[in-house]
Amino acid sequence: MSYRGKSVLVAGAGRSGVAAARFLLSRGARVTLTDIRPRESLEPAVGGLEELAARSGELALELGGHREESFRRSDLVVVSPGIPLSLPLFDASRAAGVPVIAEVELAYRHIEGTLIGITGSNGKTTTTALVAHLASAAGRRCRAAGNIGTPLIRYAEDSAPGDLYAVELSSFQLEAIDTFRPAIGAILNLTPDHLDRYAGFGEYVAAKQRLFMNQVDGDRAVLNADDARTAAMAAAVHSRPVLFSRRRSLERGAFVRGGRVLYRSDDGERDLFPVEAVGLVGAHNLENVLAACAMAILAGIPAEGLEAGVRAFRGVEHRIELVAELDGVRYYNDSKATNVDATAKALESFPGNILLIAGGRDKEGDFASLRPLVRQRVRRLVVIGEAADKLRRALADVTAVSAAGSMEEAVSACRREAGPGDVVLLAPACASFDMFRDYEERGRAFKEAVLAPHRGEEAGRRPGPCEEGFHGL
Ligand code: UMA
Repeated sequence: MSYRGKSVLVAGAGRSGVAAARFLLSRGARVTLTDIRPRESLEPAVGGLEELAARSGELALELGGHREESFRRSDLVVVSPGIPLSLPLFDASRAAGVPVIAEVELAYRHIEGTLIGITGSNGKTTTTALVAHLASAAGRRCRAAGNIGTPLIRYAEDSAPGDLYAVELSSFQLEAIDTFRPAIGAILNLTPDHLDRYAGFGEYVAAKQRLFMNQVDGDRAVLNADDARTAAMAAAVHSRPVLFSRRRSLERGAFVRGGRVLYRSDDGERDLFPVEAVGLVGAHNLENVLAACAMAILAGIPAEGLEAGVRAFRGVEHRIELVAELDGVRYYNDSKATNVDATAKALESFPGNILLIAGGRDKEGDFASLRPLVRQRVRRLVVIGEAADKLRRALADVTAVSAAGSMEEAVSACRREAGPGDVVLLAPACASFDMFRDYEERGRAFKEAVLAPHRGEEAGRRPGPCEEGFHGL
């Protein structure tokens, strides 16, 4: 496919857009990069594009706003996940017959190797990282990409047929795929999320289900048998369903029986490892491990090595990440819990004695659905951000609630009240954008607030996974 002389509009100059623009310039395209934000508030990487354009392709920047004409007059539009396709600008593209595709679609058209697409409402980052970890431990070149952080298009210039790509996909990315077809695709679970962007839950589920729309007979659809919505999809896919379950034995797939993880295929049943090999807390993480093992086996990773790989896996930063144990109190950073269901899963991971920090920008979350868990397990709730009042109204009669104006204040409030055996948990149930750049900055602010008073006095402290070189994935 040649882009030489073609005019391509890249909408959004964040990580995804900058990487797409870089690839297109290197292929000789005439790229227009547009963003509603002005130049000075954009990624410094935009500067690198200007240098690249001096050698190859042509670059025009339309910043501080979008021009409808550019959406109408380009040969192709590549859209960043954060830009809703419902914007009238895209109607102009469609009316003019200009294809609008996601950055992952662009990448798919150029990447060699086997694609494993992973989506779901929760757990997709951990599962993606684990698939890459298991495959790499078995000596396969496997890259984790997509929503997890590294745009897939970054690998387009350096891929080979033997590669594996574990690609985390958000509903936003899936909305704008066209031919994208993962050889192995997984939907881990489905609960309401991003309802600020979708007309309803059905629309969100439909976006997720697009993962399977191009799959054919020889492909595999990995689905959660314990989640009614994903289990029902098994009958609708054109590929071969492979299920996973922590509750019951399956004819084909990964499941738990008698405290052991097993995998059953047409070749028979295989005992993989004991459940206690899984170091991550929470039942949902066991599901993530089952899904990842099923995908690894389907991708040709030998089953013998899976136990060692699972044992060595310490988890992902900002997902129920153990930050430290200080004076008998364990501090967990689950900043990635950006919706109500993720917060529920975090609360379910601990039997009780939780001091919970929650709040941020509300995504139309149903906070009242947390009432039974909060009553049972949360000793104090510290609310932050724009959603503070709504959270207080939903939960004040089931636990003690106080408000904090910053992350430091919230952590101090918890520290004052926590005693040995307690858990201080950041699991906001909200987006971060009211107080932070993104959930990662929010998680770092939490960790900083936890660790700052103890700098230099390391006694009694256990390191979290992020401090053990996990970033290397
Ligand atoms: N923008 C416009 N016009 C608009 C709206 C936004 O120009 O109308 C611009 C913004 O000013 C900004 C750019 O678009 O400069 C941002 O694009 P983006 O939000 O798509 O962010 P990227 O930096 O490109 O990151 C995206 C994903 N972001 C989102 O889906 C919101 C990252 O997922 C992903 O890691 C990255 O691509 C690489 O693939 C993050 C995320 O929060 C982690 N994902 C959501 C989630 O997990 O819940 C879906």
